[in-house]
Amino acid sequence: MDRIRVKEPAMRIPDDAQPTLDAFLALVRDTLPAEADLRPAPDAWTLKEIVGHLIDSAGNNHQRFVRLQFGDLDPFPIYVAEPWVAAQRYAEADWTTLALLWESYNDLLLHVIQGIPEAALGNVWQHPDGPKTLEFLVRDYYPHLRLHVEHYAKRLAEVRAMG
Ligand code: NI
Repeated sequence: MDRIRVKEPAMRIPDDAQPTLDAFLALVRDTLPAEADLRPAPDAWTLKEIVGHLIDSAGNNHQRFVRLQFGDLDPFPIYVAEPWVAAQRYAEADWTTLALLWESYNDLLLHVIQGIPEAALGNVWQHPDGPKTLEFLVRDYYPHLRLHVEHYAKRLAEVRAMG
């Protein structure tokens, strides 16, 4: 007799996830490769570097979203945006590679989130600023991306104004 597998209750995708992903993807697809290289000020990220930072966000959160399903994390390293962007030389990376990686990585994260068992949502990462649950980290991922949608749109307008 076949065993009936009862699916464990899993996390739902946060409501702001798809609209935020769609908004960022629309901006990326509207960007010419030459625009992605322009730096409007010495301390300003290029569009490639913003996408690179968001790949770092996806990569670090991927680790948290998976590892926290197995239990609490203490210790687990943070990542600091500026040195990560510099160390990987995102300004010199291929635009299409970065854009496709950002998109695919976020598709994978949506898939991962939908498999997170509800029982794991309270597992905790002992972050230096205070404990963060897996549920908090998943819900916090898309608001961070939303900030960078605005950041990217502003930067795109700046580089277009450079002519
Ligand atoms: Ni950021």
